[in-house]
Amino acid sequence: MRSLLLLAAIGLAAAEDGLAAWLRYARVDNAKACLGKLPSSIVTLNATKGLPVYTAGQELAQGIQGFFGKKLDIDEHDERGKPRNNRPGKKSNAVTVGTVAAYKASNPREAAKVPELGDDGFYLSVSRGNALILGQNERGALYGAFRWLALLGQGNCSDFTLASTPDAPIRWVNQWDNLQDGGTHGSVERGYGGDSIFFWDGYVRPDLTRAGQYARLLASIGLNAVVVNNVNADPRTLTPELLDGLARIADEFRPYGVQLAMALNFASPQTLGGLDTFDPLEDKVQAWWDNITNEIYRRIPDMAGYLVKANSEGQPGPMTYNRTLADGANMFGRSLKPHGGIILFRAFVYNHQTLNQTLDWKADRARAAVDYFDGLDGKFLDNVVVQIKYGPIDFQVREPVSPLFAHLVKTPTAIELQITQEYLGQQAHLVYLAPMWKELLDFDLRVDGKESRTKDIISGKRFNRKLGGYAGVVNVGTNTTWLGSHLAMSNLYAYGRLAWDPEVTSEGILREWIALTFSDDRKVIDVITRMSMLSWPTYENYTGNLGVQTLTDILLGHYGPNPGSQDGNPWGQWTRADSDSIGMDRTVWNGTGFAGQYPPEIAAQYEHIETTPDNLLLWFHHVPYTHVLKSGKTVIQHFYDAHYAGAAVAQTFPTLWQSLRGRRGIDKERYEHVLYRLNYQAGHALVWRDSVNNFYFNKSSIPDELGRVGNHPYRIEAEAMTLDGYVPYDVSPFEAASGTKCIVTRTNSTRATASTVLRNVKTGVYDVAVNYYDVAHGNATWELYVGGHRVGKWKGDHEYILGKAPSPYIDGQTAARVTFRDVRVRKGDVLKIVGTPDGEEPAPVDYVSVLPKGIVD
Ligand code: GCW
Repeated sequence: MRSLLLLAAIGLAAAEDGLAAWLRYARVDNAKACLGKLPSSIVTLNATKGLPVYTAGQELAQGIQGFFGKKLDIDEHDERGKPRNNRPGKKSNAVTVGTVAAYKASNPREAAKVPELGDDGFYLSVSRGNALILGQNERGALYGAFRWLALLGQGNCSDFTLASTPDAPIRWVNQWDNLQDGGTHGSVERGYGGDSIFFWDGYVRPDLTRAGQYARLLASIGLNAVVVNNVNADPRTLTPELLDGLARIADEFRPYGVQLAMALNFASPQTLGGLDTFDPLEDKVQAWWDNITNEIYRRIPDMAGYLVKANSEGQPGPMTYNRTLADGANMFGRSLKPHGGIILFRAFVYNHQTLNQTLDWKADRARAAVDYFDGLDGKFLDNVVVQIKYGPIDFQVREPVSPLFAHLVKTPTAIELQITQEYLGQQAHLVYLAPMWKELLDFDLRVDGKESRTKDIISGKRFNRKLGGYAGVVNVGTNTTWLGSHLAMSNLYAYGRLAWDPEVTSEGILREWIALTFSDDRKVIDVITRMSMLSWPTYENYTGNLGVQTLTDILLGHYGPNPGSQDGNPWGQWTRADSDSIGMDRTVWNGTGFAGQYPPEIAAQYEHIETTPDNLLLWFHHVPYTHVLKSGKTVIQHFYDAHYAGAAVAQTFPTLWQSLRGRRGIDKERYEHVLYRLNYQAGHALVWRDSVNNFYFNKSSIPDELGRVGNHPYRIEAEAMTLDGYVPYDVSPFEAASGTKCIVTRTNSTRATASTVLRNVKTGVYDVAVNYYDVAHGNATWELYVGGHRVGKWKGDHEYILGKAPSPYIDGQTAARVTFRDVRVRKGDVLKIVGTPDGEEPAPVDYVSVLPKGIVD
C-alpha cells in the first residue's frame, strides 16, 4: 500500500517533456486486474542484439514493467530453440516472440497453425497468460510486440488472436533536414520542432541518440524507412564523410527495423563528381551513380533506396537535358536494382517561374503532374515508384485527390502526406489530420468505371502491383515534443496507423493515442477526442473555404493569413479573386481543363457547378460572390459565416482543455504547454477571421448580412489612443490590422505609451484582450494598466516558444492576442499600454477589446 501511494505521488509529480510520446509505458489504471493474466517470462527466438526480435524482447519487458509493475526475465533462444542464457527452460507462462521461420525450426507442429502472413506482417495470439508474437520477418515480430503493448497500455489484457499484414509495403517517412542550419528554411525545411536530429554544421551529429529514439517511435506504429535529408538535396550528402555518418544513422535505426533512405540532388555527378554533364542518358553519368550507389551499399547494406525531387522549384532534373522523367527515374532504378533498393520519384514537378495568370486564363499549376507524366506509364523500371502529393497543388487545407493516381496504372505509386503542418497551422494550431487523410484515401477515382479508391491504388490492390504505399513528410526536430507540440503527435501516430491499415477510424486512432500519451481517464479521452475531431473543419472554416485553398501567405512563412499573396505571381496557387468573382475555372469547356484529367465519371462531376460539392466549388469554378451554394448561402456570406463559426469553435478549445486540469495523465508541464498553444490559437483564429473577411469585404463591397464584418463595438484602435513615443503604422497587408493600422514605438529604443479613457464602458468585470504583433529578432515587453493597476505584462517571445516559421514583419504571421480575464473596470478609468521595444521588435499594438463576459471580438 505504501509503495502504491508512493508511486501515485511520483506519477502525479513527474513532469513529462514529450520525448517518450506514446511509448511512456505509464502504469495503467486497472493494473491489478491484469496481473493474473500476464506472462511471467519472455522467450525470444533467435534474437540477435541490434536486430528487431531482440528489441521486441526488451520492449516487452520494459512495457509490462511500466504498465503493470511486473518484472519479466528474458530467455533468449537460438535458431534451434535452445535457451542461450543457460537458464533452465521455464515452465510458467511466457510470451514468445520471434520470426515465423524461427518458430518453425523449434516448433514445426504448432507453427503449421500460424496463418500465412505478408511482408512485415505479424501473428499475435494471447491466451491465458501465454502470448505468441510471430513476425513474417524480424521487424514483423517487433510490430506485433508493439501492437500488443498498445493494447496492454489501454488496460486491455484480454485473450485474442490477430494476424495482421500491412496494407502497403512502402510506409516511409520523409524528413526535410538540411545538412546545415540556414539551409533552405533553416535546419529542417518546414520543420517546427527545432533543429535536425541528424545533421549539424554540415555533418552527421556525433550523438545520434535521438535518431534511435525516433526509429523506436516509428517502428511502434509500423513505419519502415526514413529519408533523412531534404528533397532539396545538398550534393555534399554523397561525400565520404557524410556517407560514413549516414551509416551511423542506419546503425541507430536497425534495431527497430527502420531502414535509411536518402534524397538525391540530380546534378550531383556534375556539382560533386566533376563531370561535365548530369544527362541521365550519358553512360558516364549512369556509371557515376552506379559507383556511388555501390559505395553507399558497402556502408549500408540494408539501405531502402532513394527519393528524388527533379525539375521542380529550381531543382535540376532530366528535363534540363530534354530527357523524360522516366529517363531520370530509371537511371537511379538501374543503380539500385542489384542491391534490391527502390527509387521514389516525386510527381511534384512544376515550373514556378513561367506561369502567367494575367495573360493566360488556361494556365494552371494543378495540371502539371499529369501533363508531365503524360505518356510515361509503363516506361518505368519495376523498382521505380512515383510519389504523389495528395492534391494537385501543395498540402492545402482542402484539395481534390491528385488525378495522377488514376493515370499511372502500370507504375506503382505512393501518396505523399504531410504530417508537419506547413499550411495547416504549423503545430501552433491544433489540427488533427486523420479525417482529411481518410477522405482522400477513401476517394473513389472510378478508373475504367470501376471502384478505384486511392488507398487501393497505392497499396497495389487495384492495379495488381507489388510496390506502393505511403510517404509522410514528418520533419521532427530536437524539441522534446518532436513536432513542437504535444497534441500534434496524434498526426504522426495516425499516419503510421493508417499506412498500416487505412480502414481504422480517425476517432479510434485518436482514442488509442490519447490513452497511451496521457491516460485512459474517460474524460481525458473524450475531451481531447472532441477537440481534435473538430479541429480540421474548424481550421478550414477560418483559413480557406469552398476549396479556395489555405489563404495563407504563400510568399513568406505559409503561416498567417494573406489572401492577396495567392495571386499575381507565378507560383500558381491562384484564387483569381476580383471585385465580382472568385475561383479557378478548371473546367474543360471554359477553363484550364484540369477537371478533364480525372476519369470520365469524376471529370463530369467536377465539370459542372451543380455536381461539384460546395467544399470544392472554388477549386473548380470561377463564380460571382453572389453565387448561391447548395446550402442556400451566397459564396461571400458563406465566407463570413464560416470564418465566424471557425473562430468561435477555436475559442472553446482552451476551455475544453482546462476542464482536464488535474485529471490522470495531465501533468503540469504538458498541461501548461498545451494551454499556451490553445490560447494562442484562439487569438490567431480571430486574426484569420478578420483578415480574410476584411479582405473579401474590401474586394467585393458586399456587406455581411449579420453586420459583423468591419463592425467591432468593443474595440479601441491603438492608433486612436493618446500616443506618447508610439506612432501609427500602416500594416501590409492592410487586412492584417484592425482598421488597417497599428502603432509602433518611434525608435527601437523608445519606451512608449498609448492610453485612453474608458468613457463608454460601464463599471463592471471584463475580459481585456490586446492584439499585438510578435515579430522575430526582438523581445519587446508590453504592460497593460487599467485604472492605475497593472493588469499584466508579456513579452514578444513567440519565436522561441511556438516553433512556427519566424517572421520579421508586422503582418498576419505575427499578429497575436493576449487576453486578461476578469478585469475590474470603472467607467472613466484610464487604460494604458506601455511598450518597451527590443531589437527589431517595436512593441506593436493593433487594438484593445474590452469585452463583457461571454463576448469575444
Ligand atoms: O510545400 C512546398 C514547400 C517546400 C518544399 C516543397 C516540396 C521541400 O513549401 O518547402 O520543399 O513543397 O515538397 O518539394
